[in-house]
Amino acid sequence: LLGVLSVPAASVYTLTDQGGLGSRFDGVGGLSGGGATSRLLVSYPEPYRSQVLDYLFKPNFGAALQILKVEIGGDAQSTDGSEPSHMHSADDQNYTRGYEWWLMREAKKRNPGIKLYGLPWAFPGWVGGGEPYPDPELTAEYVINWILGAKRVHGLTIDYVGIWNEKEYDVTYIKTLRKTLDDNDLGHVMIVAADGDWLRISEDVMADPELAKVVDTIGAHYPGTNSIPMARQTGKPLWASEDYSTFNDPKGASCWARILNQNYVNGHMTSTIAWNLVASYYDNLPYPRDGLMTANQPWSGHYEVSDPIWATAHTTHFTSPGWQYLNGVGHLDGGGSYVALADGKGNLTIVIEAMSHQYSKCVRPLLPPYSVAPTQIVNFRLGGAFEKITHLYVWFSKFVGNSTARFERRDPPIKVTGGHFSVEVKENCLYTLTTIQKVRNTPTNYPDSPASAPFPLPYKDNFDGPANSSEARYFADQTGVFELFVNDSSPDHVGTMRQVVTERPIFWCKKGPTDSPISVVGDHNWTDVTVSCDVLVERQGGAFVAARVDRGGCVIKDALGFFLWVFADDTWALSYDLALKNIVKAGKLNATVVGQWHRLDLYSKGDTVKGSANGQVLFELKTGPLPIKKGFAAIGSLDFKHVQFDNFVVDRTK
Ligand code: 147
Repeated sequence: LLGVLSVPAASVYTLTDQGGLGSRFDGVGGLSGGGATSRLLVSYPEPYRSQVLDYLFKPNFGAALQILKVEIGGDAQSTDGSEPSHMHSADDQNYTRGYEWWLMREAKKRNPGIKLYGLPWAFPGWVGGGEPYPDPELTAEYVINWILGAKRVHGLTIDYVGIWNEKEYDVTYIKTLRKTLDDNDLGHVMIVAADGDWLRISEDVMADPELAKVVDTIGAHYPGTNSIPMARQTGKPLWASEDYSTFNDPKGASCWARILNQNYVNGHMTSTIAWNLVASYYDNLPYPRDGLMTANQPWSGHYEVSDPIWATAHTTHFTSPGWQYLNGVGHLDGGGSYVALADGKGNLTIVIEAMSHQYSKCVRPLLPPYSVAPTQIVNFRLGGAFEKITHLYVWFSKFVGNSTARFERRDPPIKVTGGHFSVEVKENCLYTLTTIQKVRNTPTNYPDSPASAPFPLPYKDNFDGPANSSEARYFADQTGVFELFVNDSSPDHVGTMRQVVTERPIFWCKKGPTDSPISVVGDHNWTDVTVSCDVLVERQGGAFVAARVDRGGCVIKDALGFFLWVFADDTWALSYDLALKNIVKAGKLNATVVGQWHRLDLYSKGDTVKGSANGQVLFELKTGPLPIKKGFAAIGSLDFKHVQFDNFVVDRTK
């Protein structure tokens, strides 16, 4: 068999510390945000919420992540929703909004050694003018407030900070950020630049010694396991500071295993961070289930420990940031790759993957063709300090095809004699060979989570939950920010949900903004539902309730659905779109809109739509054939103005 495949039988791969070890290993990470990817996790009931967190962060358990990267919320859409800023306006500061603080605390609770990394996608409008660089000091202060708030309010030490996700950077801003960090006793916070491509930042670092001084790490996204020579020449650690973004099935796990190894082997990257940490966003939002695992049913408690969790474990259970790669790691003659890492105290961990092209493609970039032998015998020689090793424990996974396995120990350990051993490496398999002994020989698992279930109807929320500056349970903001709020001036509506972004943010989405804040909830398969809500237009603008909202994410501005609006000029409208390009019916409301609560009911059944305000029918019509078949319920506002909501109900249309 070996002959047929023409694998040179004589190849011996030497692993030694003679001549020194290689680069520092900086860790495997997961990314929460960019954006709102953890939205539904925080709403999970216990014990399931803690179980998911254990699978992500607990050492020696599941993914056991070594880096947690989070979005610094910027009040605007950043892929699967918008995350709140700690400063909605220049004179506002609040370090309890959203769920990233909570997530960082939970991660640190489980692994005090986990590294934290913050990066903005969007910024509140006041920070700049369309982009965040007109006043570098202001932007640096804004970012540093987030780092200081993390410490002051949550006791969290931020280790790394980035610039502006996948957007232009500004050299003056990067230098100003360093200076402002230092001026605030944040000398330990390292700058990763620029969370985009390799080329420009490498050129700039090479050309500008002052910039070189302040950039600690060069981070590039979706590098396809490659960096460029100039990036290497900077002498900086190179990271795949965002990677993966692939559906978390067995092929996704094989993609992840391949890039975890080959980002170092081919591109000399010493950290790889998965977008995203956990798929805790509704399934029809962009990039469904592109997290290391899935937890997007807080109403049922159902979650899925997907295979990328176990691919991660192959590295993270047997290494720590600060270990070093050995020199001389690389490709296997029969296809696949091996890396080796050492702690400098005699421990050695070797990770071998032989993922096939067919079963390990990632979402991007294109994977050039290559082949992997069905089986190859790989001979290793351990030199230097490793010559003393007598046996290596073996952990094994195969995510695709037949006889799959998920992070199983294979006994007995490999015997090493005189520094020599051989392993049989099979296509699509992942192996860890390590001196590190673990207590258990199978993954530590919780019992299966509860069965999957559709979003329950009827669903009501009176928004009387604590005013905690976060969205109400299950609501997923797509534009603007909706926060539970105490309205002292309306005795019948004390607990409400309020849209609080009052200025157009510095957007991240490329396709251009919508100025209509919207928060979606429920099930994107809903058809015949009735959505009711009390709305209050505080001063200007308008408010809506909606059904069959067909999308979210950066394409939210093109959302179709049934939208029932009231406006500050005391009119109402039914539109088939968020953008109000397709207004089907409109009229005058016999009431003042501004400053008064109005109850809106929107019925839909088949091609019938009916709307009423304060119990009075405004319209009932047959839509005729339309593309608007199903979607979320939603509430929202005409523009970036304060609008409140209360007594939300969605139910099957009777
Ligand atoms: C990244 C973003 O940084 C993430 O927030 C998330 O949107 C992720 C989803 O895959 O993608 O942005 C990219 C979007 C498109 C490309 C690269 C990165 N692309 O087409 O090359």
